Amino acid sequence: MPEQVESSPKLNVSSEIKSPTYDLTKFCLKRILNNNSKFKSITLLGTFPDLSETDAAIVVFEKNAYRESDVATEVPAEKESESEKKPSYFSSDLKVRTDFVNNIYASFQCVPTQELCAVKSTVVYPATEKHIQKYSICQKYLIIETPDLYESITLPYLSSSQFSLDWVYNILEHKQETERIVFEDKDSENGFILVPDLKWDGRNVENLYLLGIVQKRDIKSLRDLNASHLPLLRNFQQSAKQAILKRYGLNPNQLRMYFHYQPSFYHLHVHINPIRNDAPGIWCEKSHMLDTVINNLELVPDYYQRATLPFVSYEGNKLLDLYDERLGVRKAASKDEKDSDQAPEPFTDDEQEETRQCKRIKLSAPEESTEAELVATPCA
Ligand code: G7M
Repeated sequence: MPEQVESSPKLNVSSEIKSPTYDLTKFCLKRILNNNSKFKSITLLGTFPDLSETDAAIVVFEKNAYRESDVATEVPAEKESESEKKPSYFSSDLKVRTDFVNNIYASFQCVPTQELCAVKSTVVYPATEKHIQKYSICQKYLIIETPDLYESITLPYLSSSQFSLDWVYNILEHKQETERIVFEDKDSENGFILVPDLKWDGRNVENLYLLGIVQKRDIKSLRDLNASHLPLLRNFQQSAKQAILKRYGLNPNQLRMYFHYQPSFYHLHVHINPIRNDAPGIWCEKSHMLDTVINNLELVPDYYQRATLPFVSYEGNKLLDLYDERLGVRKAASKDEKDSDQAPEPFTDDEQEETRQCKRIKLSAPEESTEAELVATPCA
């Protein structure tokens, strides 16, 4: 029977780093990498000049999703005791500015109480050039990866260049995020740790986002999975569902559990969020449902060594260059891009947010984003 714990508050966490080396208020903006109106997030590139003029910092601000309890109006504020008073939009603290009133229609700008105005912020510091590319995603291409292409292009690339897995090992070794552990199965073959994903604000079960990180360290991604991993995957599926039901009261049949291919981090992990929430990265070109993966392995033990797996690569990623050299991935786009290089196109009403975003970046970004640029550009 594997050893399992629900959470580990009593573990020795004295060496865990609790505060960052930087002061977020001292961030100095160099460039906007991304401004996503759908996700209400903005991604910034800059530095913390009091620490270093050259080390790049990425700061992401993202408006929090609404908590249903924050719009509750059942308990009139004056009847609530001070101790159990919860912030609510509908309180005397709400500042309301009228945009317009027309017949039965009206539009307002509302500023709720301070507690409801928090903005989630994610920081990567010091960020590498690869992080900067990842966070400034623009043009994307679909690559159809056969097993041969995986062996000859993707795998050698991964072996020479990938994001550090230190943060993953810190979680597995209880060095960081210890108090955030939702569930742990310590079995070295079939165990895993469940933690809130970096992207989750941790407040709102509506947009719960957990990450299940397997204990085994030799499974890079979906590609490495075979039938011998079925006990691990089945254990994950069952135990994670139970733990989430117990901790968050979420019906297991309302959860989406999936892998990314390609992932950003090559240590097997499962993404978990509620199906009613459109989490980032759930698109069909990137996600592989855990249920489907299990079923594929039950039907064909070496399915993922034999399958052709499409994945999305983005401009600025070296892997795209390698595939482009072999397959001419960019070719079909090159003529259109040449045309569009001549004059910036205006935005049109019906184009996708992503297309607009690419145009904005083209219009505002310098040609190359290098650390040299960060050194050369004075802080405004
Ligand atoms: O695309 P990929 O499957 O590799 O996704 C990795 C996930 O790990 C993303 O959803 C990230 O938000 C999440 N993540 C990345 N980092 C660096 C951390 C971290 O330090 N802690 C936690 N809890 N999640 C992370």
